[in-house]
Amino acid sequence: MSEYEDPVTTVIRLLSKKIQVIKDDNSIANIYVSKEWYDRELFKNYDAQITVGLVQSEDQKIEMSGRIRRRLGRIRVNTWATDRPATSDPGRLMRQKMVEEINRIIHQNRNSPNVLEYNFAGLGYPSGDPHKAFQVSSSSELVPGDASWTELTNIEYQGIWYSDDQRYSKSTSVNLEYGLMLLRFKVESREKTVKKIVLAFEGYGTAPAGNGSTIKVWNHVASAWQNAQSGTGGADETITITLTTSITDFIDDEGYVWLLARTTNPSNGTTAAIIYCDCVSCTVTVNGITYLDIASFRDADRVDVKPIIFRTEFILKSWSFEDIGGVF
Ligand SMILES: [Ca+2]
Repeated sequence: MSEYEDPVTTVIRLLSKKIQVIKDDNSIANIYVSKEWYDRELFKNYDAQITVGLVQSEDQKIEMSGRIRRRLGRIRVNTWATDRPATSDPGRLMRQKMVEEINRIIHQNRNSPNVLEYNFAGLGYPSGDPHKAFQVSSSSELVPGDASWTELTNIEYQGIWYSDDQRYSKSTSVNLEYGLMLLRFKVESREKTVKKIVLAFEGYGTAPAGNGSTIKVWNHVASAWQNAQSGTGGADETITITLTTSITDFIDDEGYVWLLARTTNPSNGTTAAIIYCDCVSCTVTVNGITYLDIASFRDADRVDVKPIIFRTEFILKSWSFEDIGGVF
């Protein structure tokens, strides 16, 4: 039985990963999302703050025995903005943009607030931390810590940003060598709260003995590449690995999940073996709230301070189900 993730943590992660406020000067606003409460000092470095806190949690029996229960939550989300000298957007406008973003994010993730896709969109070298991508050509499946792995360059990263038919490829023409890629994802949830991971590789492989790519995930307890899945395509296809058991074996002590992708067949020394990657992702589902919606929101500005603080308070409603098992 996995650990339950508290709704406040789930909502903080959802908002901090998804919020994208574009300022009037076309730069992306720097917004700090945290637990309660507001911290005026943050405005030195951030355009705005969002705080999240629990108002109330209520436990309901769903059937007579009380075995299946629903936990209803009310969550308070506050946006805070103020007039800052060094920004294009006054506080009132920043608040308005954040309110629209929170409405969009909650509506779009209403039935999956506990699911988050990690990918490489917009990342590069060396800012690609914590997610990283590496390549090598080798006659064997190197372990994640092998010194031969070389991180992709800034330009190369752009090939795996999106599913857009712009691809990164690794080629080798050395006899018996494969083209390999190593993808590292940083899972931000506590590993014990994770109940499902889906790794998806979109791409293909070509080689003289046959097309196709093979992917595997690293089991850091067994120190082995496992759960192999293969395709036979010579054009884009999506290959997935789904993990639902022994998940902590696949999230290492630093919170990393490691995915290997390679050509299924090696080069013969004359014709190259080439692995192509269009896009790759790691989708993590945690054991937590499975429903989230907006109950209400209202403005609650603070005009007793200078400069004025523009604040909007949302009340969100959430629920999660729990099967406590046993016979009653
Ligand atoms: Ca791409």
